[in-house]
Amino acid sequence: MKIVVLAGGVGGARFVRGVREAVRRAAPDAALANADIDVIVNTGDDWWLAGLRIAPDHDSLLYTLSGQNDEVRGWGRVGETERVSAELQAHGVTPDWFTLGDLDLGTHIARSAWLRAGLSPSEVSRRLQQRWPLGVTLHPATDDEVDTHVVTTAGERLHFQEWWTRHRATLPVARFEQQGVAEARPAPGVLAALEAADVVIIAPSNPVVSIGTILSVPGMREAVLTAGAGTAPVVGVSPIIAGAAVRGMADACLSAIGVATDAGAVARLYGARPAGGLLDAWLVGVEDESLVAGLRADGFAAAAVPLWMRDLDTSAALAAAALATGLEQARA
Ligand code: FO1
Repeated sequence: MKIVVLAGGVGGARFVRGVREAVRRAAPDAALANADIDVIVNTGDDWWLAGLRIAPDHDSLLYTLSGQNDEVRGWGRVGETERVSAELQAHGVTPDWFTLGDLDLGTHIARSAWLRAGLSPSEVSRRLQQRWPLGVTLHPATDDEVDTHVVTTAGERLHFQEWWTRHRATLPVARFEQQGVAEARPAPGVLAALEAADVVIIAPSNPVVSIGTILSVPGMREAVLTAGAGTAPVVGVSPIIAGAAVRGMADACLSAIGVATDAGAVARLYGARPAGGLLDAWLVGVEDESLVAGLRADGFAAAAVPLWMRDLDTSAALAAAALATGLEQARA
């Protein structure tokens, strides 16, 4: 069995760790036993800084799945030091609002060296995964640069990372732009994984700048809809519980595109497959049980389950619920 997950950074990494654990815990004769897990990772947060290619969502997954993520800060490596970063900031080649830890710099220098040697981001990702076998396969959504930029209502245009880390998403947004996305294509491994998928899961990541960016790559939406030769159900997990973003600033992004911070509104943003959208099924938190009937009426197979991923057990339980819901929708 092949499970394909579309994911962004921190929330996506925790969810994918849950999917891996749910597969590990599956009974030997269960459908999930020994399933392959392929993750399509958002690359819209990526940027060039001090001549280095930074890939936050990819590295959140890489570090979380290899047990090296700084779970307190939510990003970067555990046990990190910042000696080089202090030098970079003193030279003015990195801003004081974006810290590159010494170990993390090792990843960025290796990535940038390989890119300069002509490797694609997918090949770079594969090399990083060889050093730290994850039990899943990460695929950058595209090998083309589609850095997300924010155009503020004040007419300022800045890279997403500046809006996110310097301004904490407080600057009002007129629109998001995935720079160069019209020329982008899904990375080779992405299309192969989707073609072989038995189920596709949309992780509880930021629906606008993470999942939205992945889906904005030309050809990606069609590849998801026809996954598994058209038989793979698509199940999504809400990133919103009881009207609040679980983490990150998904609410700031949703309001910027005129979508309510509501588990039902996000489902309708993705759309139900019978209505021309993407989803066969949608999981909301038990706090949002009241939304289920309306979602079902709109063509979603909807269910309310515990959505809070506090630890490995709750993450694995949520992943198992998403997989079970998805597989119930297995398309004939
Ligand atoms: N987030 C911050 O809030 N402050 C930082 O200084 C920072 C540095 C950083 C370095 C490498 C990296 O991979 C991620 C980093 N992040 C930082 C997190 C990053 O902005 C977010 O993980 C994603 O971009 C949001 O989806």
